[in-house]
Amino acid sequence: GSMSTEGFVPWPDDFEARYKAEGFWGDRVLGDVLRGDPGKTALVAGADRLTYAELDDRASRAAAGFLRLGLRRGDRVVVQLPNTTGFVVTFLALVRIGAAPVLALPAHRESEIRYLCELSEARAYVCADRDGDFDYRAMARTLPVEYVIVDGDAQDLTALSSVDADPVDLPQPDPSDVGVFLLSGGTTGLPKLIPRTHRDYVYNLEASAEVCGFTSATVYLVVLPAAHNFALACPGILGVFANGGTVVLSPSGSPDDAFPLIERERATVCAAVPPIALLWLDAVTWQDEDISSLELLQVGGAKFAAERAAEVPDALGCQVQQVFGMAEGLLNYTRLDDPRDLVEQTQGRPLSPADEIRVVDADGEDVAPGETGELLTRGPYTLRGYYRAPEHNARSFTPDGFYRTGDLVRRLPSGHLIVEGREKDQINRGGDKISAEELENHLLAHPAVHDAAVVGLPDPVMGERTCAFLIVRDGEKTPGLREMKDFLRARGVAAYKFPDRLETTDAFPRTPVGKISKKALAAAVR
Ligand code: J2J
Repeated sequence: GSMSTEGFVPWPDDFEARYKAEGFWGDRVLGDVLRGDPGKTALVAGADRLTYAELDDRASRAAAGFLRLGLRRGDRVVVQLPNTTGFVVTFLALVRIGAAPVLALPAHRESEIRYLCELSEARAYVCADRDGDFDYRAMARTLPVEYVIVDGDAQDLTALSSVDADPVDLPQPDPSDVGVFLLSGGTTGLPKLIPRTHRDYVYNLEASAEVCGFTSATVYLVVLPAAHNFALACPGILGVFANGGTVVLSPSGSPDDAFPLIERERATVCAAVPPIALLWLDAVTWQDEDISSLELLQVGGAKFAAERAAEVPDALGCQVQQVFGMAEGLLNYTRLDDPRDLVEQTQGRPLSPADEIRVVDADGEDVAPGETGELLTRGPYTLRGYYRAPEHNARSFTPDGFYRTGDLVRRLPSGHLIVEGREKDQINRGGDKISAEELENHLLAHPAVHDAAVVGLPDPVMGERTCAFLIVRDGEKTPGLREMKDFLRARGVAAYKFPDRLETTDAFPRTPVGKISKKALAAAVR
């Protein structure tokens, strides 16, 4: 039967009944997504090349291994793995036993990982051995978990390769169980966890695959972190598996990594953030690989300029699709048969006919059609609450369950949305999300810092760069950027959150109600 997770906010009964009756929610669970011909190549990663039969076997052996280790249905496991076979096998094995992966990014460090372990009360942490100079194992030894499992050189810790046993009957997760926890971009001091049920995430990936035309002929190149919602399930890795296609993992979006893989594997689809797409638009002029197999480039995570979107077909020889998505749920896609101007100038329209969209003003009233306002949404794959965050939920959702996205949009008569800006206190640095408050709190811990305010400054490639304004304590020396980055690194903060620029000031400009005016701050250095 269903196991309601404490701290999880379910959909109200009438919505559940409707989403089931109208066919949005079925009985399928995430462990059943491998639906390719047994002999077909499912996954290419580094030197690995696994058929559907082989990947299925690896996943069921790892599932049995996790059970033997002592993990059970309902447990949480923080997973922090790069784009490797280990990620795919670990993800499939955990969802098959009904233990929910908490998907951290490889870039996260001790500050983020410790918090995720604590918040989720994870029983296990699965990591790689190293990331360049950084040793995940050393960090792992200090985490509050029962099991540390390492993909690679495990030293005296448990090797992922040893999490392997003859397949056994698995406990069956209920479709209404939480299948996976995704990370929110964050707007507050601490990031939030997004519970995704098996049935809502299965709908997410299946409906996305249909809109994006995924078939068994799809060869999908993964250049974003596999743990990110976009690359995982929009339609992503799981959308490919559900349709019997082939997933090719690239270690990065750099043309040096990606273009040779496109050529060798004849990749047909890729999902990118704007900085990667811009890099590719340049790189085609000097790289000599044959990337003519590419049919579709999905671009999302941050706004992709219409002028650049227009260049994609000629430069890269493929269609472009804009994707405005969020780990919280709602996905907007331009459609493959949309007229050119909509594809170039909008960020797409909602995936599902059951997605409810409102565009509201500061008082929560619907704006006139075509006017800009905050996007609110509710639907069969959009969360009703962050995990274990009742106070935050009271602010992030309307009383009738709409999620307040914090995004400012304009809606066209066709339903397509244009992202015009943002209301939330977050920096979108080329698709990486940084909570201003979280970074400010880290900066405030520096002994020379009296006060701190973080803003995004416009940047032609990244969209935004992070600028930290500091008020330095009397008699203290102003910390330099290098020193501040070292300080943040020592605190275990992920490097993508480091400020790109530091400015000092004597006082922060204030709004009429006394809040720091980030607009005025940003304008001051333009
Ligand atoms: C402007 N802002 C965008 C876009 C996301 C697919 C694609 C992206 C994400 C993602 C995702 C944007 N133009 N095209 O999960 O499945 C900003 C908005 C949004 C926030 C969500 C997916 N696409 N954004 O980016 O959870 O501000 O998901 O609310 O990381 O990114 O961030 P995230």
